[in-house]
Amino acid sequence: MFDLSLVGEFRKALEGGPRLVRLPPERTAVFVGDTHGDREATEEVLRRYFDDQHVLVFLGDYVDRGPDSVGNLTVLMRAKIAHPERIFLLMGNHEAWAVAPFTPADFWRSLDPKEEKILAETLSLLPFAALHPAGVLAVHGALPDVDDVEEINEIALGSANWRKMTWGDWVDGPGYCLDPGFFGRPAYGRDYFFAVMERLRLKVLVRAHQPDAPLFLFGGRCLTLFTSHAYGPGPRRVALLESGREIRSGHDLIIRAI
Ligand SMILES: [Mn+2]
Repeated sequence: MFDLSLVGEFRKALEGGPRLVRLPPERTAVFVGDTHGDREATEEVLRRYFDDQHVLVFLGDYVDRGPDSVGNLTVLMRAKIAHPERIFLLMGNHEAWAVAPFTPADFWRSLDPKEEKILAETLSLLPFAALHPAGVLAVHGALPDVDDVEEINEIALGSANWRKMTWGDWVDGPGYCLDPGFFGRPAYGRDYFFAVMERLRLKVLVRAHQPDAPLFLFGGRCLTLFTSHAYGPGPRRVALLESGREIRSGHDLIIRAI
């Protein structure tokens, strides 16, 4: 099903890269939520923004659920190989099959054992987070409990902080760790959010993972994007962080439906 030589080239583009990507302030950053097998969504994002004025940050969950996981991942891998500085693919929980299998997993279950192994190992190399100097951090799920953003580079795959970042949900209420949350997924409240944001001196968290979450949480400081029709015909949203713009909350980013 997969072109394994393409997967090999993609692996080379990821090898040696940091877990925390630092985004260039001179380009407009475009954040893209879960695409989940919606190849058309990814192609539309690339058609609009894949150029040297923008840097694309996909927030994870490229496979399972939607109709074309193979096609979606193939388009993303080709883009990364062609222009690695224009596109960053963060790790979602659906890319962590090598360390934390889950169910249902229609895409992963469809692979033969060799493909499954190669792809799972390759996707284990994806970065966990991206930082923009305007004070914006992007992850798939929730915040890691660290003292400095640089510590994200030391977070081990499969560790507690890794699980917060890839599996964590936010709950619009008081509290710190609300584990276990919805369906046993880790969940975190407002007090945890503001404690970590303050400690890391961040203005905005941009994330995906939770299609039923409101677009803005926590006074607009937490922005949740979903960019797939896998769960229904709702808007496929992306968020633009314009170069040079002062950011105080998620309302200072531009939300577009594609
Ligand atoms: Mn997810």
